[in-house]
Amino acid sequence: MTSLTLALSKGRILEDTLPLLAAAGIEPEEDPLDSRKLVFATNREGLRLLVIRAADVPTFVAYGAADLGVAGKDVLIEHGGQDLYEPLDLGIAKCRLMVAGLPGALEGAANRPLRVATKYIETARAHFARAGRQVELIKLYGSMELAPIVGLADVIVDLVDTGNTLRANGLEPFETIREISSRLVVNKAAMKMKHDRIEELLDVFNRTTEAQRTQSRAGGK
Ligand code: PRT
Ligand code: MG
Repeated sequence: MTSLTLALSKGRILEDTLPLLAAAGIEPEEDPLDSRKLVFATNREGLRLLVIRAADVPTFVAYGAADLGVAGKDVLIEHGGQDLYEPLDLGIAKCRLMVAGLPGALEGAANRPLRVATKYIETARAHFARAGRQVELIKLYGSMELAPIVGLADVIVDLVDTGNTLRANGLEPFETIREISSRLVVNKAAMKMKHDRIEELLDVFNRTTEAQRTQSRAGGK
């Protein structure tokens, strides 16, 4: 039987992915939320899971170290998405990629390049280029919200869910760059070589996410 490797993003995406796997009838040998293992066998013959940093998932799948992966659209855009098919929006780990800052920050920088602190350098560059706005990009790896407060940047480009983090730091959302959710991605060569097994798995995920969408439309969450 053809073996398949599915790479999962650890952290908050994993918390949303595990119920989806369970609903699809896929059970890891141990609970990944409660284990230090990086590779998990499952109850499905030949299917194993990798649990890796969210930002590394596109790399593992692009190189074929995993046949499929679950990754945030934010991470996929920043990666560039070459060598990957993106057949399915899983509708999990939803949020918005936004520009935010202290009140009046955009007006304050009207006559000079806007200083933008972000983890999403390529996405931010493309966004402000489209808008015709000159920017100076400052790469950060976390706690973007701090940058405007200490004068490191005029604005940040970061993910926003409830808005609580922005509010807690006195920041305002200015504009949405795009809606984000997690996607199933597939290695292009694997899609050819392991077509039947991958189609079968895609089918299972398709039905599961469709059932959950129907459920949430019917009132639940
Ligand atoms: O921690 P590590 O560096 O290993 O990786 P990571 O920080 O990328 O992992 P993790 O677990 O934070 O997961 C990140 C992925 O989850 C992102 O790539 C998104 O696809 C998805 N996601 C969904 C989010 C959020 N929602 C989210 N709200 N990632 C981060 N946030 C953060 C945001 O950066 C901000 O600090 O939550 C804060 C805002 O939330 P609210 O509710 O206060 O608005
Ligand atoms: Mg994190």
